[in-house]
Order: sequence, then structure tokens, then C-alpha cells
Amino acid sequence: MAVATRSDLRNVAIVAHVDHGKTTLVDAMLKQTNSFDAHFSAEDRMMDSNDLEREKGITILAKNTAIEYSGKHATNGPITINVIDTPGHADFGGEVERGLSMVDGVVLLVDASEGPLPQTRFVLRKALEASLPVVLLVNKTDRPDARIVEVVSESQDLLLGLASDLHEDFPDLDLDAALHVPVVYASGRAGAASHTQPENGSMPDNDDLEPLFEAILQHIPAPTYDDEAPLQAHVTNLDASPFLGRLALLRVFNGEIKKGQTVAWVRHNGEVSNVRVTELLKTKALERFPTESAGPGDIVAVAGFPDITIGETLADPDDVRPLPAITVDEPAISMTIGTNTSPLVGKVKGHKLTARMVKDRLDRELVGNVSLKVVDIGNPDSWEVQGRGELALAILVENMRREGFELNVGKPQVVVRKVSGKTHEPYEHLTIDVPEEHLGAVTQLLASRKGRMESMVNHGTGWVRMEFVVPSRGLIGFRTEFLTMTRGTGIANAISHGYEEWAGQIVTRQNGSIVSDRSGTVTPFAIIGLQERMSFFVEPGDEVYEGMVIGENSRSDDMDVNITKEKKLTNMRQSTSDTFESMTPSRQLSLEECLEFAREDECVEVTPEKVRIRKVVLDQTERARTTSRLKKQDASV
Ligand SMILES: Nc1nc2c(ncn2[C@@H]2O[C@H](COP(=O)(O)OP(=O)(O)OP(=O)(O)O)[C@@H](O)[C@H]2O)c(=O)[nH]1
Ligand SMILES: [Mg+2]
Repeated sequence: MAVATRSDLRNVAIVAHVDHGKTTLVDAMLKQTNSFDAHFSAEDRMMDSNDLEREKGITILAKNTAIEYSGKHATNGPITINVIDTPGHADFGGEVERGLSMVDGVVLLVDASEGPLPQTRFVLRKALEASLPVVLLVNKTDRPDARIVEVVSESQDLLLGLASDLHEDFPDLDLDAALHVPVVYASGRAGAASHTQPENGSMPDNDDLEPLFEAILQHIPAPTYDDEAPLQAHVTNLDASPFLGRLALLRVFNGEIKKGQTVAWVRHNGEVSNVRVTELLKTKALERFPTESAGPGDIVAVAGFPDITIGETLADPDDVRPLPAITVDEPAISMTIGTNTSPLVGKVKGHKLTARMVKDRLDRELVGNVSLKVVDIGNPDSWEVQGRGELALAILVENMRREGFELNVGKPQVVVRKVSGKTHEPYEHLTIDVPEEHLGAVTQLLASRKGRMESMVNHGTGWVRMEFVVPSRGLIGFRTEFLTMTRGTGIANAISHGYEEWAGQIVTRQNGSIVSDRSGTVTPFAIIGLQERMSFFVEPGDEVYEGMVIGENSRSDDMDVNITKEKKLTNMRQSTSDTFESMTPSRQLSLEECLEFAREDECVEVTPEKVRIRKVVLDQTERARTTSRLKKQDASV
């Protein structure tokens, strides 16, 4: 065997905490290398190509782009840099892990003001575990509140700390390399980078990204391969094309793959079949185009494999050598997703309603989303779906809603485990930044959610940073309350902390629900009569049904009300505008807010037009019976 090198190629992933500027930096890299055709009109955050990503302003799926670099550091001809843009939100950690399986190194972005945050630690740990070299990029040096010197030293401490932690389990880990990580300073948005440290709040002293390209070419190794080995290519991602059907994204490790060639497809269960590659596509900037062949180190897409999934191998039919499976961390949050069982189901024609359709859609999601699991709970029309976090699950539901599904979604729960007879639940490591004045309130809020404070630092800028270990359960619905409490100024970031013993009961909502006691249409008269004691999620004209949650009580218990009451007709004339003026506007809850609001005995009805909270048991009498039984049980404990 002889080790050979693809010196015309680099594969690099950009990793960071959420919002530290990865996607914006990739924009600048694409623009500065003239990767687009002349007619292409570049916009912001081009890699965030799906609708939800654009709406929410965050990256959800890891994606690859290819940059053709022929700048001043490409001394021996043009170099293709495959860049994987990864999501920074902790719920999509599975995407990062998969992205790392394609690359030979990472650029770790750290915001010049926020510094390393929980997800920075998570992605860096994964990169070090995979022995990937790191280039540190301190981004957004232009931020007026930048604190560059501290952020560099915090990042270096994190690197060293992680490297020495991991050293025992990963003896090959190069501690020395972790100590000498190159640092680049940048403002990704301005497309400027430099090796020299700028003043806090100012631009780097150089107005292009050349220093970053130089660092990538120097410190991220070119792919190496065995020039006698047969074809080995790993499926690292999936995509679909309207003309070609399913596409499998491959990283070729050894050998060559050609269009029209027959390859051995090794499935997860070990089954091997010979299949023809009907199409082979390379990437240039944001487009894919057909090509004849690809070699070691290349990242390409292939068509012709109808139900291929992530982690499978394409190999040489005469010498099949499967690559190891791609593993991701276990899911921590679950919820049930099933067909819509509300009285208002199927009001609009063409909605996808049947159990069969829901199940097929969930199965399809599993294929492309390695961090989700679907568990059969012995119910013909609902399933338990497990994922990394609430947001990951809410996004699946939101996508299904937009595709025309009507669903019934249960309250998010944690996935528990039995460890030597005891129940264990997932915990999170929570980092909080708040203005000093909210310190007391926030600590109290977390104490009520069974959080344990690990550290507290006062930066001396009027802001404090606190770190907590808290049960994942305690964070369900936490964000809304936290933001209200800190008047929107607080920043909270959580990341998995593994499993510990069950923390006991946690009360996450103090106020009871207001429930409609009958079907009908909401009237302004009924709302005005009741609004003193409760706040509403419905408006006049909305349709309601018995058991539907229509508002929040100011007291802790639930209350059934008639929201359809009509004003008795009198001889006095009254204009409708008078009535509407005295009405407090209703609160419109988003899907995520509904999921957070729902209690154990409630669930969320999702249709393409509406999201409603409802009682699992709709019938008022039956519900009252259960409540009194529970009260008796509590009293006897
Ligand atoms: N001041 C400043 N802001 C920046 C810079 N780069 C990006 N931003 C802003 O930071 C925000 C987040 O940018 P994104 O590029 O979406 O961040 P991201 O890391 O891709 O976020 P996720 O993919 O969701 O983790 C946007 O509002 C950008 O305008 C920079 O160099 N300076
Ligand atoms: Mg992004």
C-alpha cells in the first residue's frame, strides 16, 4: 500500500455555537472566490436554502458547497475546498456529527463577544474525538461589545481542557496540536480576515478572507488515500431531485466511482447488492452538475439507489470493504404524533389525515434524519417520536403541517432510562447570561425547576454568566418564562449533560387552563364577560369544541367556561364597535408555544390552518371525574 494525497482538494466543516456567523461567513467565501456564474444574484445566508431556515434565521440541515480557490495561496493550481455549513443549535447536533464524517478538519468559529458557549464545546469535542485539526476563527470582531483578548484565551482554555479530558480515551490525540491551534480574526459579514488581532469593536486590518484561506490550506490536511485500495464511499447525507429521485451524498475514501458503473451497495443489515450508478453529480457553489467520475476525497452525489440511507457504503463488487456506521448521540425528548382526533378534523378538503399517511411520512423522515427515532407504542394511529430537543421535534411537526397534514401531537416528555432499577432522566448543561438585576429571579426560577448552580462569573460589565445542571424536563417551557422575566434580554443555551437520577416533581406552569365547555363560535360578549380573570387564545368568530383549551386562568386550577354565549337581545341599540373596543386582544400562540404550554393531560391539534391546544379527554364529566380521583390520591399520600 502507498499513501497518496489529493493536494488539489480540502474538505472542511464550519462549526460553532448558534448564530456565531457560520452561514454568513460561507457567503463571503463563495463571493470572494467568484464561485458563481455572472448572472447569479447573491443574497444573504445562501446556504440556508429551505423555507423554515430562512424564516427562523437559523441553519437546520448541514449542507455542502464547493469553492474553487485560485487565489494567491494556491501555488500549484486551483484547489477545490468543500465546505460543510453545519447548524449551531444544540437540537441539530446530529447534523454536525454527520458533517464531521465528511471532512479532514474544522474551522471553529467563536463570537468575539459571546465567547465559547455550550455548543462550541460540543462541536469541538466531536472534532477532537475524530482527531480533526482545528483552525480557530474569532468572528464578529466589529461588534461594539467585542472582548477579543478574553475570548481567545477562553477558547484556548476550552481546547486544552477538552484535549486533556479526552487524552485518556483517545491516546492518539495530539495535545501539542491542540496547544498550537492557529487563530484568525474576522468579520465574516464584511468578508475581512487577518492574522493580527484587531482592537475590540473594529474591523480586521485586511479587507479580504485570504488569511482564512491560507490557514485552511496550511492546517487542514488534504485528503489522503491508499492508491491500491478498491472503491470505498460512505453515504453521509441524503437529498432529493425532482428528476433523479433520491440522491445519496458520498464521501469517497478510496478508489474511483464512475457514472454508469455497477457498485456493491452494503446496507446496514449487512446485505450486499450490485447496483448501477445512474447519475454522478459534483457540486459547484450551490449547484450540482453531472460528471463522469470522482476519486478519493471527493464529495459527490449519486442517483440510482432508491432507499439508500445514511451510514451505508458503496464498494467495489469484487472486493467489498464496508465502512463503519455513523453514530450520533441518543435522543432526549419525545412526543407522540398521531392522526387528528378533534371534532374539527377534516374541515378543509385535501388535508392528509390517515394513519397510513402519517406513518409513511414519519418513516421517510427517519431515512434522512439520523437523530430521530420512531417508537411503536402499540397504538394504530399514533407513534412516539424521539429527538434531541423540543425544537427538532417542533420543526418536524411544522414541516408536516406545511405539507398538508392534520395531526394530534402530545406534550413533549423526556426519554427516561432504567439504571440498576432506578429511573434516570436526561439533564442539560445550561449557560445563562443576564443583566445583574435579574440574577435573583433567574436563580429562583431555576431552583423551582430543580437546577443546580455550577458556577457564576460577574464579567464586571453589568452582566453575569451562570452555569447550571438542570433536568431536561425543567427546560420544557422554560424559555418563554425566562424571556418574560428578563424582559427579553437574557440569553440561555443548553446542551446535553447525560443521564442522572430522576429529580422528582417539577411544576412548570403555575396557571390553569381555560377550557371550552361546548362546541360553537366564540362571541365578543362572552370574552368581555370573562377577560378580567383570564387571558384568551381565541378571537370572536373562531370555532371551538368541548375540551378545547381557549385561554390561561389567573388561578392555578382549570376552568370550563361557555365562550359562545350570546348577548340577550334588548331594545337598546348598541354599536358593535363599542363592544370590540373594550376587548383585550387575544394571545396568538405559535406551534412551539402551544407545545410548551400544554400540560400532561393536554395535547396539541395541528392543521395547516390552525394550531389548537386541547384536553386529551374532551368530555367535561369524564375529565372532572379523573381530576377528583387524582385529588383524592394526592390527599391520601
Ligand atoms: N456584527 C457582526 N454580525 C455578524 C457577522 N457575521 C454574522 N453576523 C450576524 O450574526 C447573525 C447570525 O448569522 P448566521 O450566519 O446565520 O449564523 P450561523 O452561525 O450560521 O447560525 P446557525 O446556523 O443558526 O447556528 C446574523 O444576524 C448575521 O448578520 C459579523 O461579522 N459581524
Ligand atoms: Mg447557519
